[in-house]
Amino acid sequence: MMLSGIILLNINDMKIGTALFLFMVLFSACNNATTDKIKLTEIDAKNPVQEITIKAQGNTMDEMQYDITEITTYEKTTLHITLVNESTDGSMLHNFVLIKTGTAQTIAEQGLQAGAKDDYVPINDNVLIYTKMTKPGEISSITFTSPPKGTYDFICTYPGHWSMMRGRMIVK
Ligand SMILES: [Cu+2]
Repeated sequence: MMLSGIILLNINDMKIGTALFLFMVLFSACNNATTDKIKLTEIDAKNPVQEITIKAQGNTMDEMQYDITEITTYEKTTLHITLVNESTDGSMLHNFVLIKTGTAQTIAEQGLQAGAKDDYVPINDNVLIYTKMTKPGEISSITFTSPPKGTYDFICTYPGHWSMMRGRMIVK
């Protein structure tokens, strides 16, 4: 539309047309940049932040657990989840993997196939987000926007851990 307007100008008006064209290009570039920036600022400002600390505890397959097994949050919340691996036994590696509800066993089995190189986290659409695998004494954090309303599961995908280390997230 802008181009056809300029084509209609005669030769004498070409300078004005070019200037107008450049102005419009610059204006539209600036305008887009400003819109994007405002969008980001609005998301940051509007979303409340919820800090959640989850401790992974225990030193045997019978003891190991997350200290909390239920997280309640709301839509459009910035969640800052910190996983603290409080285990001391060298075999107690833990992560936090947020998944669609009811997919724990499948994800854990696929995680086993994925292996240590991928921190036992499979490539699967049912995996929403996850921390890196932590060794005893390590801490790992993730920040993300809460998923849509619903109930989700979280598990540790280190081999053999998911049945003991699991919980759910309720998004209201
Ligand atoms: Cu674990």
